[in-house]
Amino acid sequence: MERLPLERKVLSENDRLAAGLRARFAEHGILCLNLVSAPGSGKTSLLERTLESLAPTERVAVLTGDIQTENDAKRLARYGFPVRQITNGGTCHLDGRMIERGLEGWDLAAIELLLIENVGNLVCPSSYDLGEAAKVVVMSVTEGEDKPLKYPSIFFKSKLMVLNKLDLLPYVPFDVAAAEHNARQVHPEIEIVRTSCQTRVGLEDWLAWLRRGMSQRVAVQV
Ligand SMILES: Nc1nc2c(ncn2[C@@H]2O[C@H](COP(=O)(O)OP(=O)(O)OP(=O)(O)O)[C@@H](O)[C@H]2O)c(=O)[nH]1
Ligand SMILES: [Mg+2]
Repeated sequence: MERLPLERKVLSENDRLAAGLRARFAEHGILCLNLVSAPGSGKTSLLERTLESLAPTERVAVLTGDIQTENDAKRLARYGFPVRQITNGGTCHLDGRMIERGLEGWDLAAIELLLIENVGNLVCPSSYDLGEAAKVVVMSVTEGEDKPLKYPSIFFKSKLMVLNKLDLLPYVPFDVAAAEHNARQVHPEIEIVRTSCQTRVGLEDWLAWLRRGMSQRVAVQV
């Protein structure tokens, strides 16, 4: 019974920080996306494929969160864009404070697209607003069609589901139509793209979705 008020306080403090971040992103016309998935579904791989397809002049930056290691930042830094690892030492999600610290020293006026890779977890990240314009949930075909039904919150809160590792379909029993049906049962308006970061199938659909998001963002003068 004691836990609930404390949890509410933590979440409302995070909402306050997220509102501040959202205002800063709006002021600078930054599209911020928060990528969430179970561990290993392919968030970093999707970001690698994304960064490699962008011109060096694109104003994109990445914050990548993990409990331990700089592995993902090292993978992503190869493409020449600003990348920072957030290692949070044991928390199952990123929160607004971690994003604030991660952005320290960066000139937001020089960023148009901020990609945040959350800690691999389908549960906790759904409760923490990071000031993003949209959450993107990545699910891979090795995880089972039922995941949207078992972890509904993140599918409900995500604007887009990326169904990844399509190249593995010949080797795993996975019903794409059932998975998409389950996602739409939880969130009828969820948009879906199917990708393989291995074969690059579907990456154009993901990049087109990104470009649409970029064209819709509006800088707010304050
Ligand atoms: N076959 C196949 N493997 C993939 C695909 N995408 C990612 N992988 C592999 O899946 C493993 C995990 O990929 P990551 O991109 O590290 O996944 P992640 O979601 O960033 O993982 P965490 O950050 O640890 O949560 C790696 O071995 C990737 O090479 C894909 O489309 N097809
Ligand atoms: Mg990763």
